[in-house]
Amino acid sequence: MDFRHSWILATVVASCLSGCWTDELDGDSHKKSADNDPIPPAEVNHAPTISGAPTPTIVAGEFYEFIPDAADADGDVLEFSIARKPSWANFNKSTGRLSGTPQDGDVGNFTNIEISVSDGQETEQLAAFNITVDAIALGAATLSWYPPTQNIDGSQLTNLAGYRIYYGRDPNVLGRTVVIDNPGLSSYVIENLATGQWHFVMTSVNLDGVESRRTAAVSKTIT
Ligand SMILES: [Ca+2]
Repeated sequence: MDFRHSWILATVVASCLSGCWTDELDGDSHKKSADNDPIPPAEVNHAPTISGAPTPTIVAGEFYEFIPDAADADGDVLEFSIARKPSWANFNKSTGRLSGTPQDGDVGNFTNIEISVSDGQETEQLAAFNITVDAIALGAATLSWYPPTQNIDGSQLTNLAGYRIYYGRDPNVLGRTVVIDNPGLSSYVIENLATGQWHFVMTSVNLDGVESRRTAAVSKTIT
């Protein structure tokens, strides 16, 4: 009968589970060694940790950097991720480094930025933070000059066309240029200068496009 057959099978299985087969097949020695095998340690993973205090405010044009402190008690390889990364910043998934230089067009608030770290099993998140990009504290410099009346050889200057102003933060690299096509002007205001020292030189340009030697540099510190 089916019922009785099932009962016999169950009995056999029960005796196997009791360990009798081990004795019958391998003898006492094997059983002893099996009893002495250390129990494998449970795979307990420790979640990674992450901390740090990102700078909340930066001025446009300045370099920004934040690297979270992260660790894992198991020595697991960590991978970082970010949500709502500012468009002007780069993010390194291996180190969690957030860095970049916001430009004038990036002035504003970048909110609810979340950096997380994962050890492959668990993820921990740094408290969401904001970065405010402030506009540069802008200054201006007014340059005044006497229009030249003579060429370098002493002859009368009759074909003055205008001026050029070269300026920059580094006196050796005056990378910005103002072209003034009006020979009648005798002053010019340069705006949007960030804080720090600026250096300026001028040239005159005649109608043939010939440019004079540069003037000696003048400088101004914007505070
Ligand atoms: Ca871990």
